[in-house]
Amino acid sequence: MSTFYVTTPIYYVNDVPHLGHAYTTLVCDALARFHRMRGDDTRFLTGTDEHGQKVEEAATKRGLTPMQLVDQVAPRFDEMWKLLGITDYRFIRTTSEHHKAIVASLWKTIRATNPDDLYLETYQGWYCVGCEAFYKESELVKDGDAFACATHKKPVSWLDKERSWFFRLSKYAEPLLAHIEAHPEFIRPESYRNEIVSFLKGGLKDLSVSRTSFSWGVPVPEPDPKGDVHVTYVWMDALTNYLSDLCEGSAIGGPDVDKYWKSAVHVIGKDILRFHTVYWPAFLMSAGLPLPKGIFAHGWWTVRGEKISKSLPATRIDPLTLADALAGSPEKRPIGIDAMRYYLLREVPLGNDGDFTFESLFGRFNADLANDLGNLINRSLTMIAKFAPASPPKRDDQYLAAQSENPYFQIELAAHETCKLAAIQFEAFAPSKALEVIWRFVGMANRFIDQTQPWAMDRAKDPALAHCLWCLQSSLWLIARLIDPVLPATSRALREWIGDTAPVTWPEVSGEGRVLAAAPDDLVARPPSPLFPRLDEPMQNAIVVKVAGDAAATTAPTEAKPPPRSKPVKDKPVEAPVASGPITFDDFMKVELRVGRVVTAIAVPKMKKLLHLTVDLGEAAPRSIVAGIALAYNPDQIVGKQVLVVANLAPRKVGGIESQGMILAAGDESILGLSSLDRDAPPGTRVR
Ligand code: ME8
Repeated sequence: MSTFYVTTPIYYVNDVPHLGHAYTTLVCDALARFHRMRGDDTRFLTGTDEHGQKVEEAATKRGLTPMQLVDQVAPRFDEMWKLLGITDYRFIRTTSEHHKAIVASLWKTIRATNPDDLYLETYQGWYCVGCEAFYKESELVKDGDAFACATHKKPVSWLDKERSWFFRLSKYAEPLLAHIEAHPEFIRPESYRNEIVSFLKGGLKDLSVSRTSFSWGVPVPEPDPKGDVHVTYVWMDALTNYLSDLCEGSAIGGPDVDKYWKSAVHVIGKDILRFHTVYWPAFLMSAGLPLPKGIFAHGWWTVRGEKISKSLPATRIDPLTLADALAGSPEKRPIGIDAMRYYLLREVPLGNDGDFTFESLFGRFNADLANDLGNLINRSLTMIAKFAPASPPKRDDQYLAAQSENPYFQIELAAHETCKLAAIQFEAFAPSKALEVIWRFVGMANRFIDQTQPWAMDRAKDPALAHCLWCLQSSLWLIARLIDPVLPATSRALREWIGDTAPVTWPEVSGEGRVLAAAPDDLVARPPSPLFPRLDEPMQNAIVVKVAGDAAATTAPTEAKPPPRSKPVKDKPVEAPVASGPITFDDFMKVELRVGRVVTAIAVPKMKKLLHLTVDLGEAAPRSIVAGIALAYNPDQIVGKQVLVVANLAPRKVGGIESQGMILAAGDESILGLSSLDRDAPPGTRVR
C-alpha cells in the first residue's frame, strides 16, 4: 500500500487563527481526503509552534506566563480545525515532552554524526522577532533611520554579541544543490525551486542555533563550558515536529518513521520557504537522516494587496464567520464551509498569490456552485424522481455506439477522462486544476440534459429515457466522489439523495474505459433540497457586513485590555475632548482620515440616534461603524454616500455594536451635515 504523509506548518500561538492559516490546513485536508479515497495509508499532521522570543513577548504583553498563553491559544487552533470539519489529523504541540525529547535527540544525533557541525561562537547581527530569523543588512528594508523586516515592516532588533551555538550550514550548500538536482520534485512549484537554487549558489553562512537572552524554549542538551544556559533556536525546534510526531520513544526512529517519512510533503506558505528547503534538510543531512519527499510552497492570500496577517486587523478574516455567513443559517454550516473551501482552492492555483475579494467569492458561488452544480443536481434528481416510476434508470448498451454526435457515448467518455485527469491533478498538488476538470464535466452533464431533453421523451414508450436517466444518475454518483476531497458535505448530501450508501472511494478507471459502468445499478434517487441558493444583493450585503464586522474585531482571547482612560458612559458615542491649546502638525498627522463609501446602513434597535453602517475604506471588507446620525439621515439616504472617516480610532462598542471608526459630521446633538470631498476619490484615500 502506498503511503502519503502531508503536513501543515505548525502555527505560532501569539494570536488566533485567520483565513491564511485555514487556507494551508484546508489544502492539506483536501489532499489527505483524496489520498484516503485512493486507498493510500495517509497521515496528516498540523499543530502549534509554541516556543521562542515572539511567543514569550506576546505572553508578557498580555500579563501571562508563556505556558499560560500557549495553553490558552493552542486549543483555539485545534478547535478551529474541528469546527471547520477538518478530519483525521494529528495535532502536535512543541511544548509536549515527547517533542522536546526528539529536539534534543536531533541535536545529539548531529553531534554524534558530524561532531564539528555544532560549535560555540558569538553572534552579532539583526534579528526579526516576527520571523524569528537572522538577517543580513542587505536583506532588510529602511524605515526612516531604522532597518525593518521586509515581511513584517517592523524594525528589527540588534543582537549584540550574544553567545550562541552555531550550526555549520555553510557545508551544506553543495549537498543541497545536488539533492535538488537529483530530485526535481523536492521543491515545488518550479519558481520556488529556482529561487532556492540561486540562493544556494550564492553560498551559505553558518547559522546561530541557540539563544541565551531568553529562556522560553527547549534547552540545548549539552553544557556550554562557560556555564551559559542556551535554548534551541525556535526554527530548529519547530521543524523537528514533522519527525517527532512519527517517533515512538524519546529518540529519533520507530516504525512510523520507517513507514511514512519517505513520503512526507510539507505544505507551507512562501514566507517560510528558506527554513524548510535549506535549514531543515541541512539539519537532517548533518544528522545522517533521510530527507522528506518534498516541500510544496503556496502563495499568500491578500486583501487589496495586503497579506492577510495577524498584525493587520482589517485583513484578518475569521474562516468560521465567513463559512457561517455563506451558509446563511447555523445548521447549514458544513455547506458554507464547502463553499469557502471551493472558493479558496479553485480561485487560485496552489503556488500563486491570490487576492480575496467579495466580488470573486460571490462570482464563484453563483456561477459554479448555484448555477452549474446546483442546477445539475436539482434538474437531474427532480426528473429522475418524476420519470423513474414509469422508466427506472437503467443502463442500455444499445446507446453506447462510439460516435462523436452520440451524447450517450460522449458523456461516458468524458466521465472516464475526467476521473483520470482529476486524479492526476490532485496527485500533482493542483486542486484548482482538478476542480476545473470536474467542473468541465458538470457543464457537459448540463448540456447533456439540454441535448437529450428527457422531459420530451415518451415515458411509456421511449426506451432511451431509462438509459438517459441512468447516465444522469451515474454522473451524479461520479461527481459526488470527485468533489468529495474539496466539498465533503456537498458530496455527502448528494450521495444520500441518490441512495448511494457505499464508502466514498475514488472510482476505479478500469481498462474498458467506462467509469460510469462502475456506478451501482440499484441506486434509488429522491428529490433534493436546495444546496447553494443564488446569493442575491441583499444576501451578499449581509455576508459583507458579517465578515467585515468580524475581521477588525477579532483579537487573541487573552489580550489584556488597556486601562480605561475615563469612566465609560454606556452606549453613548464618545465625544472628542476639545484641545485647550494649539496642537502640533505631528499631533494632527496621528489622526488617520480616509475617504469611505457607505455600503449598508440600518437603524440600531432601541437606539433612536444611532445608525449601524458598513463603510468601504478600500480594505478587505467594509468596516462596521456606528454613527449618531439617525435623527438627521434615514438609512437609505446615506447608502452610497462618500464620507470621511477617522480610520485609526480604537474599536469600541456603541449601542452594543463594535464600531471600528468614526465618520466626520458637523454639529453636536443635532447633526447639520456629513463631511465629504468635492469630487470622487477611491475609498481608502488618505485625507490631510
Ligand atoms: O511561520 N496566505 O507560523 P505562522 C496564505 N510557526 N497562507 C498564510 C497566510 C496568508 N496570508 N498567512 C499565514 C510560522 N499563512 C511558523 C511555522 S513550521 C515548522 C513553523 C499560513 O503562524 C502559511 O502556511 O506565522 C504560512 O506559512 C503559515 O500560515 C505561517 O504561520
